[in-house]
Amino acid sequence: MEKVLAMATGLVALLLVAGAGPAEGAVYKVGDSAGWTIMGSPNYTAWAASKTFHVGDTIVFEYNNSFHNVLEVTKAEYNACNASSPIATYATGNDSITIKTKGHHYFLCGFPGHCTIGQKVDIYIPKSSSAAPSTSPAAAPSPSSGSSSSSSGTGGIPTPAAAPRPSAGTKPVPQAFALVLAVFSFVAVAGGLVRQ
Ligand SMILES: [Cu+2]
Repeated sequence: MEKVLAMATGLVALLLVAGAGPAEGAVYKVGDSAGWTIMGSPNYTAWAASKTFHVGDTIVFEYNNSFHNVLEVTKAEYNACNASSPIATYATGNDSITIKTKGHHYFLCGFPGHCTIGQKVDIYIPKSSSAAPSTSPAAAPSPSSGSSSSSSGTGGIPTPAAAPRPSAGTKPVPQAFALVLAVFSFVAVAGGLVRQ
């Protein structure tokens, strides 16, 4: 039982850190299931327009890095599909970029011809967007790897994965609270198993 308690204590600490850190943003995969490509000519302008981005959100570019890359560029370079002097270059094939400021964030593929046929995306966060709309359809919190899987299958309280996005700053509190509850139910179950 001591072992279980120690483990649970560690879990609580871990979950508190995960849940009570800076407000986590949503994660958006650019192009959704299509990813970052020219196959099928995804409309990245329409994709971006269908989302409501907020500071702290993460956009993920998934692509075959033999054929594509991700360059962050200026507005002028974006409009001209100029890949010669990017602000930043990403080329792993699975790049997560957290948007830290409001305004426009311009990305394009630097492979010849790709940008001109539409492989470019403008991630725009309006200057006035301080409070997230509570009805945002894209309010799925980040997966926060590992923190929610620990309570699954133990009969614990389900983690609020689908909770609507409250205004910034209030989100981590109920989430951390629910996670702690889940951990305590985990302890109860685990403790019962050990005693048997
Ligand atoms: Cu490309």
